[in-house]
Amino acid sequence: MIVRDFNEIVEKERDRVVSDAQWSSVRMLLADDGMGFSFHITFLDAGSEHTFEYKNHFESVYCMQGTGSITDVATGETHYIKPGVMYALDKHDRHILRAEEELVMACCFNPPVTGNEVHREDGSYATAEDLETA
Ligand code: 9YT
Repeated sequence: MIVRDFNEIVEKERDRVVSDAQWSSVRMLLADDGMGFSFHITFLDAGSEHTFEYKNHFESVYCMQGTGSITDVATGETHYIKPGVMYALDKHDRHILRAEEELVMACCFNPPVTGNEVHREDGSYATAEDLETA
């Protein structure tokens, strides 16, 4: 069994905490935990806008706190986000995520994130293979 405390990770396991432009993320589970998915608590700054496209991953995201919106770039459809709303990027959907208030999201990635990824120009994360050959 794996048991981890968010607050202890933030205090003592800084390698599990990742920040980029206007977001930060605490990785509760990563690839080497062997679960087949990674589990993150992600914070998106109030007023920020992000374009992501996880071409190599499926992701589901559950809003725990804050408000904002998500636009599906392919369809132009925009959905309001508030606590209780989940979105799943089942088609590796390119999307624009906007935080009106700070958003606190619980996210799962399949395949799991290793912890070494950085967002590429196109909004995706590289595969583990890409990282090995980089
Ligand atoms: C909300 C969202 O897109 N979260 C993605 C996870 C975060 N960028 C991370 O942990 O890498």
